[in-house]
Amino acid sequence: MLKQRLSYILVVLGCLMGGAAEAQNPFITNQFTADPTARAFNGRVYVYPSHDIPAAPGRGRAGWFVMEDYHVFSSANLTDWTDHGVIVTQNKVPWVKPDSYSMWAPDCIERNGKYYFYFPTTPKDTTNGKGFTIGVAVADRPTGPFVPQPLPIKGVHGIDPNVLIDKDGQAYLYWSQDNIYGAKLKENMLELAAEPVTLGELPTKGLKEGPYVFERKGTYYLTYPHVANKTERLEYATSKSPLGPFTVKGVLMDESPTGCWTNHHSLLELNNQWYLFYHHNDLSPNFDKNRSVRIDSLFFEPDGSIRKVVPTLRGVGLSSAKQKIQLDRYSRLSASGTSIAFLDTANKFQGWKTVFANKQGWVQYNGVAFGKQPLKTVTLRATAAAGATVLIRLDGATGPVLGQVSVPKGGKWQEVKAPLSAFRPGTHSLFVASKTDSPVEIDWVRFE
Ligand code: FUB
Repeated sequence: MLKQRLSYILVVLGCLMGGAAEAQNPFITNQFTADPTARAFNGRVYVYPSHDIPAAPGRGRAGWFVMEDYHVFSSANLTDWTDHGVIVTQNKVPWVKPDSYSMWAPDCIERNGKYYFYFPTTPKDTTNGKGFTIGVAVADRPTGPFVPQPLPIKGVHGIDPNVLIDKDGQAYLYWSQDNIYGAKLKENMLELAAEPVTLGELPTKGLKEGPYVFERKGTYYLTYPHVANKTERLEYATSKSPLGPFTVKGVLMDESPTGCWTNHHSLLELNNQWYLFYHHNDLSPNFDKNRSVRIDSLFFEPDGSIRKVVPTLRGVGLSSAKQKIQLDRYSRLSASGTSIAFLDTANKFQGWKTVFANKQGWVQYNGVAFGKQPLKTVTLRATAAAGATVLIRLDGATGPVLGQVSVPKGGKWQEVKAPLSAFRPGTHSLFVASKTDSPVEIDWVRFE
């Protein structure tokens, strides 16, 4: 009980301290986030995720999803994220069953200068059946304030809303409840314009949910999590029409190797590059209903098929050399001599550290932007009980040496600075290795 309360307090503190979040994968580290829908509005990327919180006495059901509200996050570079705070919360939506803690996967879309935020949750009124329904909140800006409609959308029962506005201006709402459904929306984006249809021809065995539909070069892609084996993997099907019939094409992300049961995603094209936004339970490895959002690059083959996305920790975007570079979100790690661990297992929101056990250990971190102005020093936040020397190179094991940092002996974390012996403008990978046969741990690296 005490442990539960403590973790809840830490999460609340994390949210209150929020405002800025900056990371690789996961890319939001001030709270748990899941089911990310990414949209680009006026050149800026907005992510509308679900917000997992740990259960606490009187707050949701232990061992299950507990979700009270939604935040929106935005970024200009996919690296630095701003948390704009709560946009919709359960007990301020007139039709939502109070304290139902079921604000599941949302979507948001712009039409004629208004932003429509769709969210599934439990209604007070169950005369049309128990379970989830879907509501809308409307705003003049992507960050709100969002005003919830007084009632949910009539004729919709289910979860995981997703909206497509087709090239001809017709909007479609998709959602799931065992099957995946689609229906035309009226111009007002608040009501169905026609009876829903069940989207075919999708797998009939295993849970399907979380539809995300987009159009590319005249093909409609229906992407969805599906339990084909033990846990959800991301699959896709294509059609020549927004309501199908669809033909199953394949898997775009395999099941999580570590057993996170859900996955839920969206795709976004930005500056001629496609990205997959999805989730994993990085910040809660022992409980997969406290999840965290991730991004990786996605590629289409010339025939329009989607190349399978392999999850990475490095994620996307460039990291400025002048900001803290979290080596633990590495691109490559030596086969022996290195490991990644939480900085503080009692507060995992603190993030991770890279542990170098000996001289065999090295880590490579790609995509560091050094800029044009020469930088003069490197700082490590590190600890080494017996003292250690850390070597920093550019572009791999034989690349130019940037500097060598001596970490004084002692068990405490310290920021240690050393002069740079070289500088190369532009974008490079960083290669960090230990020169010592006793352990050294690094939290981050930064250049000035
Ligand atoms: O986040 C709650 C539910 O888990 C979502 O609505 C599903 O898609 C799954 O991710």
